[in-house]
Amino acid sequence: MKSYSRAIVRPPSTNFAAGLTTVALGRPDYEVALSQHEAYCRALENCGLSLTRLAADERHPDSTFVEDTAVLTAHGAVIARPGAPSRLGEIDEITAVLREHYSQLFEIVTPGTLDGGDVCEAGDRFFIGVSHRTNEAGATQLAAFLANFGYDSALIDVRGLSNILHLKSGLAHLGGNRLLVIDELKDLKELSGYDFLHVDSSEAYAANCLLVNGKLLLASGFPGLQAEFQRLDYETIELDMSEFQKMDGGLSCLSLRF
Ligand code: CIR
Repeated sequence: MKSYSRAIVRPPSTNFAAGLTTVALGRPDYEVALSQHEAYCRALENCGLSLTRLAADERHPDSTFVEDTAVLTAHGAVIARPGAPSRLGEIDEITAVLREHYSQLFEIVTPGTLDGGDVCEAGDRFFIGVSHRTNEAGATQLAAFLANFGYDSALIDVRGLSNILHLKSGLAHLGGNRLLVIDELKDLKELSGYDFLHVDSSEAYAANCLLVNGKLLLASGFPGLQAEFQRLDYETIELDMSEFQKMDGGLSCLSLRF
């Protein structure tokens, strides 16, 4: 099983509510978001990770979603190029931090755009979503870097799905040959051969869960999925994600793990 030793996190900024969102769940409460973020950080530490905690960045209201700024693998790192213009500047500080950990950094370059939330690692294979944030040029550039690192990859077009922002909003690798997929993705030929864990459409938000060193971080309030994980003997850590959900963010978005 893949293991991680570190993660980069960044708390929400006071103007977090000014970030991008496509859902109408109301305005997030900054103080509540801050305490949910702290609980998330403690959960990662509980999974054995040491955290690099960046300072909140008021210039970029979406900057707590650090996952979108890079793709980190055991064999190399790629700086992303977020597809939302308001988020492009987020990569500068992440690049500086990652230079301390990687001797070489690769970069997605124009005309490519790529959000890390579109990249799902599943063992030796990566699934790369082509979305309204990640374009084909960005996805193809990443696939070439990954091939050099020794990984196979497949592009998955999710532009026709209005209910997910990124590929990983609807797809998670649960270790081994097991994937959690929303209904809309389950018939894709790229995903054939995997064992699927079904998530009911009423619980689709929780599809963005995160396996870290044998423990599964899961959004709280989704009893069907929680029961399914218990049945399969996953050790779960439930986290209240309500304020991040209001801004289209899930569990994986809040950290860069490596
Ligand atoms: C955005 O729209 O960019 C942020 N409000 C949410 C980003 C979520 N990131 C992710 O799923 N990896």
